[in-house]
Amino acid sequence: MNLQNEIESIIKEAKSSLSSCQAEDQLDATKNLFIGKKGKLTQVLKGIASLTVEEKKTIGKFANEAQAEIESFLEEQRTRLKESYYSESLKSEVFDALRPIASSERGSLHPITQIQYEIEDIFTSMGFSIMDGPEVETDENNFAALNFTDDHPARDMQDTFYTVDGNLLRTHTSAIQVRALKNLKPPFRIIAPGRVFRYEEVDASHENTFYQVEGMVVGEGISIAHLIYTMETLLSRIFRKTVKTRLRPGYFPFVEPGFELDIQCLVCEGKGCSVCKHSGWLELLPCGLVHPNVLSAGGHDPKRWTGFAFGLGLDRLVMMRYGIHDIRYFQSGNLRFLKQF
Ligand code: FA5
Repeated sequence: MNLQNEIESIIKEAKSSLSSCQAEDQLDATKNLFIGKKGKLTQVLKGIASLTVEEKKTIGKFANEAQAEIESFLEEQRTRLKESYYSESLKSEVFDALRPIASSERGSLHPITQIQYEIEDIFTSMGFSIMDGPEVETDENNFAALNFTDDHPARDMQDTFYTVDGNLLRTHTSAIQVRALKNLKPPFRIIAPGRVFRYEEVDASHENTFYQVEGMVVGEGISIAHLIYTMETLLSRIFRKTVKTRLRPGYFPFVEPGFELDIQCLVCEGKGCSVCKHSGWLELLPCGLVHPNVLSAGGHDPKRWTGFAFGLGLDRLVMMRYGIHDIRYFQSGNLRFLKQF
């Protein structure tokens, strides 16, 4: 049989093998049998060496055409297999628009995020803007500009994580007060929610990573009366009833005078119970009037401008709202706990 005949019979054989394939991977394997590196056609072409130049040309062309013919037949077969696959699966699939879908689990916002959004709504409705700041802060913003001198004993009130480059993880959102004073022109009202970090022993009411919302109002003639009004509005809306407050003296270097704001116990309404340790009051948040040194450090004349500031701990607020007895639940990743909110 001359080469041309041999090639023709290879084409025939290839086509008949390909048309009996039932799956795509069979097609590829069959292709290799004929036109792969060790395929029949390739083997036959090895005999071309003994031919004359003219014959080589003719057979070479013939062989190329044969290869193209097998390849195009292969593609036709691929299409045939795909079409039959889809038509078979359409026959077996039933579309039922009324069949109930499998129920999927839904996520929800973390209770701390929920209360943060609520607080943001309450304050924006009172004309406050929301500010943000970085979690890695400078000593200047976290301490120095807030009237903590280098050797100030109050620095020890908040044990600090330092970074290798001399910065720190902010210990309170009060660092954003400094950014507000440096970047905004009074009068202004802002709140600044954020995550804060302290090098603390963790227990049922202390975390090393927790959330605060800072508030700051600066203007002409801002007084303690404005502070009390704002706090009572906030707390009545959060606890969904009128909340009585009282101020006790509290010390923070960046406020003067500084206060601890207590709320009348929501459980016993001031009569005394185990929740308020029979005092009738619960300590809720520190606050005060902005210290003149802080206003000056921010570039504002303390003779003209006054202000108030407060720092609300969100974790403990959520605990109080839902009667949660251990702060460690919040970051435990415990889904049984989180699914309740
Ligand atoms: C401060 O952080 C001040 N920057 C607050 C402030 C702002 C005072 C503006 C005056 C003016 P303090 O360290 O007390 O203060 O923290 C404020 C609130 O954060 C606390 O009332 C408490 O709710 C919460 N908090 C403090 N430490 C922890 C902790 N380890 N775990 C969980 N919550 C905490």
